[in-house]
Amino acid sequence: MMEMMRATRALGAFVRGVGLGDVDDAGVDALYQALIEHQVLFLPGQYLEPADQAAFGRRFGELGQRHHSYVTHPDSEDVVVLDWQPGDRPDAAEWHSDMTFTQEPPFASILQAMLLPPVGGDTLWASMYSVHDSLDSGFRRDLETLSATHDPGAFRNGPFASGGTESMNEMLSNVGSAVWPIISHHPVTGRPYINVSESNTRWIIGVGAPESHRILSMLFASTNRPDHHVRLRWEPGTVAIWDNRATQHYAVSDYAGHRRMMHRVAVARDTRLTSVS
Ligand SMILES: O=C(O)CCC(=O)C(=O)O
Repeated sequence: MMEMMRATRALGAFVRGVGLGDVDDAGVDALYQALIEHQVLFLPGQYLEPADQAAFGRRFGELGQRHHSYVTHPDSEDVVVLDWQPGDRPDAAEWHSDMTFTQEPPFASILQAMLLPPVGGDTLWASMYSVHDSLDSGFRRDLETLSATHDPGAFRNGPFASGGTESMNEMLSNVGSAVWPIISHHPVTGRPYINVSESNTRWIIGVGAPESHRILSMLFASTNRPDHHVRLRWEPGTVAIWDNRATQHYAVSDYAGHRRMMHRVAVARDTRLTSVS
């Protein structure tokens, strides 16, 4: 019997009584509905093999888009391995939605904890509906007509370190950038959410640098308020599933000297969306 317990007022729910490896179709539909409602789901004790994690992802939608800078698992090329060694500087300690610099960012991500530091390495999620709803109505009206550019942000560091400006520019031109309305609307719920992130949003189209900087700084500061967050303390085998459209996440980088390894599957397209729209 599937049980759901809300995590915070803003977002998140713990789900118990379901195994993602053998859940039936009605269970997958219930998880999808819960994801739309709670934005991020936490399922402890799953211990999925890479092929099973990818197979579960396919029941939510089409897989396909993998991040240009991560390696995949030898048993399943749909599983990205996020492996931070003791000497590494983890790169996800910034608020972001996955791959908003592409024309079609993934709809959902499914992340499983494989190996954790003794303490630390939590992940936070922010509800960008909640950020939107907290803004002053006049400010929201000003934002309604504005769009902003998203690019790969700090992912330029790797190519620059290995091949200088030329290799950085090559990566930027291969990966590209995208423009999104600052107030976007969720395709299933229709609810407005703030679609800018400190990792990837660079510029508000049509305004000068000081104004762009001022508005983005206000939105980043608002995203950072704990009122909009849920924080997960991982256990090995816990799976988090998030709706990438109206959430952002931040992987806390407080475990220097220890290894942390996660397996991630990105669901590119929400197949249920095509069937309801
Ligand atoms: O490792 C984590 O907790 C989150 C990683 C991350 O930022 C991502 O999968 O986009």
